[in-house]
Amino acid sequence: AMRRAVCPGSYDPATNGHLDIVERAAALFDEVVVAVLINPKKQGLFTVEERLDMLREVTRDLPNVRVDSWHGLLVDYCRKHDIAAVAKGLRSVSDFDYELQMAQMNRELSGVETLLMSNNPAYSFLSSSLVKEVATYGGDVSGMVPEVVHERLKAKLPQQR
Ligand code: COD
Repeated sequence: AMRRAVCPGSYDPATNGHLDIVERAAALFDEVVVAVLINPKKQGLFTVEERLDMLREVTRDLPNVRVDSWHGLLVDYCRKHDIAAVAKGLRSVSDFDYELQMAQMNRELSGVETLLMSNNPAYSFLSSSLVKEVATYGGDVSGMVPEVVHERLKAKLPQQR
């Protein structure tokens, strides 16, 4: 049987930390779906379509990775697409409490397993929100995000060179 995993997130926008986790999950599973979970309460910098475009571009060379979006519970997406595992990155102990709680809730709801992968320490300090904040005020984020994301940030934010 196909072993499928999902890497869920907001991806507003994807960072090098996200990409590291996706690549490593792709080496472990037959198929990996990078799913943009739509949160109607959170107005993003990028539209869902823009996030999907960037994710497609940065995962182009990974043949067993697809990109999708979903509005609703992650467990319902997993059930619908026959996905047995959620693969996520763990940056620090402050991520741990919340990730463990979500993993337990998702398992209670549907039986789906969560794989929490220790992240590359080079990316421990990276988050989409900090990247956006730094980029908004003209800080250099070129080493923190894929090139295509950097180009889109420059197009969107006048201060970003
Ligand atoms: N290094 C490694 N991994 C990273 C890094 C980094 N620098 N940054 C982020 N990650 C990983 C983390 O595992 C993170 O969880 C994931 O990438 C996504 O990150 P973000 O910031 O894009 O996304 P979040 O944290 O907003 O995503 C939260 C979800 C959308 C996954 C969650 O809210 C969810 O599942 N929502 C759907 C509704 C639902 O089912 N709710 C019930 C949950 S129990």
